[in-house]
Amino acid sequence: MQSLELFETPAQDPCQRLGPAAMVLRGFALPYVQQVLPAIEVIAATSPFRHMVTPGGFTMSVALTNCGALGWTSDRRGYRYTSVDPDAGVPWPVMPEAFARLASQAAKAAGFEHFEPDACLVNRYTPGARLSLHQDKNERDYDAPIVSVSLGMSATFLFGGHARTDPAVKVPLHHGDVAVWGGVDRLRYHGVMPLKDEPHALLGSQRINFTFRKAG
Ligand code: MD3
Ligand code: FE
Repeated sequence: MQSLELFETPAQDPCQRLGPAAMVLRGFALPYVQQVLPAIEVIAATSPFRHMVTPGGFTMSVALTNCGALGWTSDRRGYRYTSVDPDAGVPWPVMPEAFARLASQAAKAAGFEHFEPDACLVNRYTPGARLSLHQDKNERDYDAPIVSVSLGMSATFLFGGHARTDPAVKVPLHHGDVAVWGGVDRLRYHGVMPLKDEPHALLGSQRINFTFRKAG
């Protein structure tokens, strides 16, 4: 007698399409976690997580740092990519091998061959932290995709349209999920709902998200 499960759809589709060129690869980063977590510690030892100020004068609830040749920063003068960490006064930490491998493998799995990011923005969320709807448009090359990796506590991602007022779809992102988006979806508005405090077994009351970009 065959098991009924064979005829049921899986609880989690391993690849969830969000748009013509946007998808979530469920659990894709899980095999990399053991290498990636200590690498984040190494990065934060040189370039600590910090709460940046937006050009409008608001302090971001998400703390961030970077690795790679270029790092994203914000202050009262605007958003931009720099090669030097303005707080530490030294170049951003080198992108770890395991990061680069994860990024290019995920991009490939989503249909983007030869993704070579030069920037990796690392976000750290604690309970209540959120990211309001925005577009990622400080990068020079909109043809390259963006790859994002979620670790730790789950979050509700908001996937909007090309105008800020377009309705947004809510997408849960869990530990190990990787999102890849490019092409016609590259400039869609997106954000993250305030993080709920549901501690994660490995990371406790935090969520780490890192996004790989071709910025220069
Ligand atoms: C955008 N980070 O750092 S990435 C950012 O979870 C940022 O920390 C968020 O937005 C975070 O700029 C979200 C996930 C994501 C997934 C699919 C997208 C962003 C997307 C599809 C289109 C545009
Ligand atoms: Fe973004």
